[in-house]
Parts: sequence; structure tokens; C-alpha cells
Amino acid sequence: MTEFNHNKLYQDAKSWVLEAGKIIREQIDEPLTIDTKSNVNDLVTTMDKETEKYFVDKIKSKYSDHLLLSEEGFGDEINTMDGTVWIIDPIDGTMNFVQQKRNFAISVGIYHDGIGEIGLIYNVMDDVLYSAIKGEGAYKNGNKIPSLEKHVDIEKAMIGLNHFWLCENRLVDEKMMQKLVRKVRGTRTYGSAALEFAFVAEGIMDGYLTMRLSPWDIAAGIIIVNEVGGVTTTVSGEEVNMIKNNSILVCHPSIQETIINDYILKGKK
Ligand code: 2AM
Ligand code: CA
Repeated sequence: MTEFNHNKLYQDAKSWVLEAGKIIREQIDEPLTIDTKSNVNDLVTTMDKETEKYFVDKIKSKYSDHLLLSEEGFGDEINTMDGTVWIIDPIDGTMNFVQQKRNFAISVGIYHDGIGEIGLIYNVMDDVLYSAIKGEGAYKNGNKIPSLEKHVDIEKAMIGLNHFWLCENRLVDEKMMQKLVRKVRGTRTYGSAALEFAFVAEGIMDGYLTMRLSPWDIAAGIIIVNEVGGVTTTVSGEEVNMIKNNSILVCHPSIQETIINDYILKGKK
């Protein structure tokens, strides 16, 4: 069993993320083959698959005892978080990648026995890398991101939301969500969960609320947000399960209770 070595792993993961991003940038104007998955708007391109294969090759050749949980299915089948598990989304925000050629990210989270140890989110077209090693703070292009400010009033908060709260209303009450939208200062939709986590970590958004995300959408983001004092749970305040899909509320700690108790749980009563 290879010993868990943060620095070596971080250096490898970072150089692979940057190299994979460079390859995507170089090919951004090449014609794409676009397929659909679970529905007509659930897109996958050859670039998603090629990028994922790039990580599988790199990880398996250097860290043969590590496991890989990844979106396009070239990784391993994971039933537990034992050992070292890389959780990868080769392109988070595939619809943005296809339609905008920007606003997408590579997301890599490395977990050891279930603990998030290393997180990397790379905004490919802007060449901005968010990174964190557990206990060592979060960084944006190598510059330390300050801890989140002491307090945020819900009235002054900017929250990331998307249309899923309209469509998957088993989890939330539409009327309560409308109330929340009226209460906060503003809402934004970026279309890449990884980038929305990064923006919460950076303090340019105070929260992000969504009804269903997969482990690869959130694995890196949780680690990065943790390092600045942000919190992540399901929308009803439960712990996130990293081998399942989860609803997600990631936010500044001072608005977490209000959002969960006054807008989500109250709506379900
Ligand atoms: P993707 O681009 O990697 O598919 C868009 O709102 C965000 O949610 C993106 O991060 C997108 O990831 C993710 N997403 C979209 N549809 C999803 C679904 N059905 N389940 C989980 N995550 C989804
Ligand atoms: Ca993806």
C-alpha cells in the first residue's frame, strides 16, 4: 500500500489538471461529437471522455492501488470510500462547454478513508485554479483565499440557484423558495456546480442550493469550501454521502440554519 503523501499527490494532481485543461483549450474550436445520456439535455462529448481517460491513465500508471470514481464510467465501481479514492469530473458544466465554450471546470477531489484531503477546481478557459489541501487553507492561483467573513445577513446574501428547484419540488416547497428568492439580495446561476462551490469559497457568493448533484460535482468543492469555513450539507441539513447523489446546500455558516429551517424544512410541514 502506497503511503498517503499529500504533497506528492497534490503536485501530481495539479500538474495533470493543468495539462488536461491545456489540451481542452487547444482543441476548443475543433468539431465536437455530442451524445446525450439520461435525457436530451444531459450531454457528453468526446472531450469529456478523452479527458477522463487521460486521468485514468495517469492515476492507474502512477498509483495502481488508488481507486477512481468518475462521471463517464472509465473509473472503478466504488461501493465504499475505503483507501484512496480520486473523484473526478473531467468537465463540470458540459452544457456550458458545448454552448458557450467557457464557464466549465475540471474537478478533482482526493479522499482517503472517506476524508477529503485534496481538492482542485480548474476554470479551464479563464486559467484559474482553486486548490486546497486539508488543514492548509484554500488557494486561488496560488494566492491564499481569506476565511469567510464573520457574518452575512440573509438579506444581503447572494445565492446560487437553478431551475431544479422548480422541477424537483419533492424536496422543497415552491412557495418557500419564492420567499427565499425575495428575501436574499440576489441569485445567480452559473451552470457548473464545481465553479459555484469555488465562488462560495472565494466569498463572491454566499451560498449555492441545488436539488441533485453527483459525487464528482461536489468532491473537490467540499474540501475547498471547508478550508475557508464554509459548510456543506443536503438541503435538509443532513451529512452528504459521497457515494450517492445528494441535494446540496453549501454556504456561509451564518445563513445555513435560516435557509434550512425557515425555507426548506418549514415548507415541508
Ligand atoms: P455536469 O455538467 O458535469 O453534468 C448544472 O446545473 C450543474 O449540475 C453541473 O455541475 C452539472 O454537471 C450538474 N448536473 C446537471 N444535471 C445533473 C443531474 N441530473 N444529476 C447530477 N448533476 C447534474
Ligand atoms: Ca461532467
